[in-house]
Amino acid sequence: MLARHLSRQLKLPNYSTFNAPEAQLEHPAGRVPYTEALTFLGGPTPEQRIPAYRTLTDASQELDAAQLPHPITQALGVKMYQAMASLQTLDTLCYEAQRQGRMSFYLTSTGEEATVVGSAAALDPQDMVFAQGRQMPIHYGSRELCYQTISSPLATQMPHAVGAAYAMKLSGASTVAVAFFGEGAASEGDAHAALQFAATLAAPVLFICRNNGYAISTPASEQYKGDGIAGRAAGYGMAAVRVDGGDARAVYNAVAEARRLALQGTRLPAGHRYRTADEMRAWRARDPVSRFRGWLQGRGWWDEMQEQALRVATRKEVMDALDAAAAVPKPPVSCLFTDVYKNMPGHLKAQMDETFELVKRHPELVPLGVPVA
Ligand SMILES: Cc1ncc(C[n+]2csc(CCOP(=O)(O)OP(=O)(O)O)c2C)c(N)n1
Repeated sequence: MLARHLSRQLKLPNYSTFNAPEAQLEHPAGRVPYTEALTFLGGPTPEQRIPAYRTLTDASQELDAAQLPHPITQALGVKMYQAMASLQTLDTLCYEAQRQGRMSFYLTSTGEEATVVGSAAALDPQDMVFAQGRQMPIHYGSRELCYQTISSPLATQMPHAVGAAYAMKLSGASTVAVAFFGEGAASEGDAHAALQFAATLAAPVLFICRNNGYAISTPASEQYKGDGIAGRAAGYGMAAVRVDGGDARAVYNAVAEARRLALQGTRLPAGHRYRTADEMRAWRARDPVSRFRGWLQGRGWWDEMQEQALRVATRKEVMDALDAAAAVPKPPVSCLFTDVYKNMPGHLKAQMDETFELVKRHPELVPLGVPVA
């Protein structure tokens, strides 16, 4: 009686058929077969890894068997290349500006040009982007581009993206939210909460992990076990694809397809694995920008003259922007204290006076062009 009651409650199979070879367990996760083998699956070093999808060889040759559900037109290909080459120029000049002391901090996207441009190209202008930064002042934001201002604490952008996606779903919008993150950020609790909420709420959100093998000085080998970040998707009940992040055509196709499926009700985290820690030098030789340019040139969509003109124009654009930024008067040191309270509390006043004393004794601490008060 109790057994029959329990089996009805737990939806267990009828006990009389319990030992039949075809018997299956009605598990909360779905119907699963029984086994007499005591086998532990998975582990820190999986035997099989998710392969990396690519469409071009490193030498820019098209791979004939590559599945391309979203072909790239000449106009789009040229636009993508211009963005990738401009990003390279921006990186070079800003990196130099930082080394000359003209900027407080800068980090390049070297090697990630295809990942960021290829994925952005696959989005709708109304899709909401939640990107990851590393440190001010390179925490961009743009209302016009639906690009949320980057928040400094790692991985907080991931649950934000899920919330935005869920709101889109409830309002019946046909847009998606996109969370970009690094494999280091994927270790934060927020990352797991976001993946879990996204899966259970069926929110139209894409998780795009840029796995560049390092979180500052922590190598990926110390960051996680198992098959990377894309390998986690199965546990959350999400579909995932691993992409060669140096192949802009592959990234574009993967993100466009993920977006289509997400709007159909499937959630896809896209794991971009494109470099291991040991492949640093080899990766530098695999410049995604020249790889994509080689493909464009092979099709007759781009030539040397266009290349020269683009490089000169973007260089001028970045230099002009740097000069314009340098000409803006710097805020004084005192505004560290004056822009918080209307009436400054005593302890803050004491800190301000102490700071003034300090910079009087050590004027070299104040960056060039910054007034004290
Ligand atoms: C919660 C939190 N912890 C630490 C930091 C400092 N921090 C800034 S960037 C970074 C590394 C991020 O690595 P990853 O997510 O792999 O992205 P990558 O910078 O390699 O693109 C760290 C630890 C932070 N911003 N927020």
